[in-house]
Amino acid sequence: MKNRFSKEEVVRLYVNLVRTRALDKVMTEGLVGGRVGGHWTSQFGQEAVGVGSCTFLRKDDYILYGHRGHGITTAIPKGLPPEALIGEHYGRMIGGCCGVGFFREFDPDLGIVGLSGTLGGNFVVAAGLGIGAKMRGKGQVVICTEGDGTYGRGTFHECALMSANWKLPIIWGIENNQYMIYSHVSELYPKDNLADLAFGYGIPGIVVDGQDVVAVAEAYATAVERARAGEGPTVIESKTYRIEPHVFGMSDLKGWTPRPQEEIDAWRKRDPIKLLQERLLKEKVLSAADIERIEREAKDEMEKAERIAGESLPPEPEILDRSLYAE
Ligand SMILES: Cc1ncc(C[n+]2csc(CCOP(=O)(O)OP(=O)(O)O)c2C)c(N)n1
Ligand SMILES: [Mg+2]
Repeated sequence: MKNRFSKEEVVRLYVNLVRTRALDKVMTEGLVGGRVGGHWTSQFGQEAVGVGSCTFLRKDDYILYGHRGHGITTAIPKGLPPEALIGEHYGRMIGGCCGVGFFREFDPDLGIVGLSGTLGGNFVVAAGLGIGAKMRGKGQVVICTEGDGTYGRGTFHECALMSANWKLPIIWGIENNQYMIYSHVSELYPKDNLADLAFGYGIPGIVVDGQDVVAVAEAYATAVERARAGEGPTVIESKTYRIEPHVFGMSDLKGWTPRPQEEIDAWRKRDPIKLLQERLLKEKVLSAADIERIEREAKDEMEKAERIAGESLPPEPEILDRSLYAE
């Protein structure tokens, strides 16, 4: 495995893949069990995109993300405590989170800016953070991850132009999972590679295998170096696939017909955890016992986080007022 990362760093990527999948399981089971309010948009099978992009960031870098997986694959590697995320969806008050669910997995101290329910709203926030980062001159970067559908919003194109002209330290991350609710990506875009959108703005546009966490991490590391050096933004399109329906448990259609089972099965074979696991075992970086231990530790961590969330108190109404409206 020839890449810029040490064995320990590749193992860190692997551990984060396993941790985010374990958290996804807690959340889907919580939804089915009636503990999670609202809904859950599982990121199962797409973990390498977020994990590869955010595992090696600095604490003072910023991340913004879309609704897919409610940001767990980027926010957990960035340092969000899992109990805060779970508590958010259980309607509990933990740390900076206030239990309103969905919109507020937000922690300014960790550079986790969170998601915008109005998809595409985050592009504008990312541009503003990019301007701030550039003015401070400390080499901070902004990683803005959104889905393929969301990158069709006009807000992206305005912000892409601004980021190019002003050489803002932003990485525009396209998590192309082939679908936006029921529609296939080919119904929205005239070209196969969404990264090509970048070239009109004079921004590098990179396509990467979104099932290969090391390849994703390489692409982002190169773009981050470029951004920290003041050379401006990069668009990175990670090709992946949404295994679960748009929202966990809802009907799963392509247009008005079911998605082809062979399509889902083919992508399941390219599971990011399985792919890296095979490589690490083959190269004797990890043993079967290590794999088992990593899985057990991730499961224990997320179950403990779930217990903490379950035992926490719901927020007082006054706290909700303070949290929702900035003074
Ligand atoms: C501005 C806006 N339009 C529509 C929606 C409804 N909506 C929620 S998710 C979604 C699909 C987004 O697709 P994509 O960006 O590819 O993300 P994915 O669900 O595939 O992760 C839509 C249209 C929304 N939340 N915000
Ligand atoms: Mg999509």
